[in-house]
Amino acid sequence: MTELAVLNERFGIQDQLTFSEGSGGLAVVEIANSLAVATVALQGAHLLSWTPHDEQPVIWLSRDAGFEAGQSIRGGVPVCWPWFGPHATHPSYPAHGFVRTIPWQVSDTKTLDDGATFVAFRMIQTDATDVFWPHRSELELAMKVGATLDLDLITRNTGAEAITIGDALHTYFAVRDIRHIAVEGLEGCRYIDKLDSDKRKQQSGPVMFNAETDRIYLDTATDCLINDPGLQRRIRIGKRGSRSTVVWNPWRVKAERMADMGKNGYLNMVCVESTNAADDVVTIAAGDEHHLRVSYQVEPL
Ligand code: TA6
Repeated sequence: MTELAVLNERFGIQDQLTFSEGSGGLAVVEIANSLAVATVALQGAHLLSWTPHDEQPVIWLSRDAGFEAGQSIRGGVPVCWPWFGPHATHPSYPAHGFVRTIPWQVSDTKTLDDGATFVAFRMIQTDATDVFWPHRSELELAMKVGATLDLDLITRNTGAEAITIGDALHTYFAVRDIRHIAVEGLEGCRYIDKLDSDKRKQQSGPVMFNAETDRIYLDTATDCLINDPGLQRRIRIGKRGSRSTVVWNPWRVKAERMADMGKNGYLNMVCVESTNAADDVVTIAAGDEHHLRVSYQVEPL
């Protein structure tokens, strides 16, 4: 019996959740319920799409995204763990950690009372990953796919020593035109400007976009709102267990240098990432666990 057949037998939900072979031969979970549709690649437990019924797609995925085993996928919700950005001391280590490009296991699926679909994934540590992360820990990502999208990234410290992690749900949101949106919720926050020698600055007013933007907003637990007049909607980004929010758009020149952004793809996306990064990395005591939770919801503008 094939791996997909075993997954469908063990975790499939008739007419709601199936496993199939996606682009590049990557195994994907396809979810369709009375509230929304979504697709998740098992590699990295990487959510690729989420569209509530009667809405435009909320999550952006590059039309030139590569789907190669072991390669990151441009768009969706990449999981960054156990560090965010470049590794602090080993520049040769993969950016944003190692879990977004390795296979994860499915650990649970069920239909919820409100008609949403629950699916959980567990990262599998191996000798190869122990090179990057020689600690005993577990990582799980639980998803609730419905009219809202709820994600819970859970780190369990199963070792005898405290561990310190950076983590992120590096979410790409779909917008009509980056030049005409505003991100609210970060007014007055201090941020690290990754494009200006990591200088620390303070946000004045909503975040608007007219050039490459790459900022780590610090010590902020507030919801963010993406105001998108072009799609006549707002996307509410609620979070818990995250002290940093990263806002990123590569803009034209950098996007053209990236093989997988797609022609002018940068115009239709904005990353608003719920993270624990820089000053806000998280120390987890032995035997303890940490949850990074987000809840995405579309509201009319
Ligand atoms: O979250 C912003 C960022 O750190 C940017 O600096 C840019 O590198 C982006 O992530 C994408 O990173 P990736 O490794 O997915 O190409």
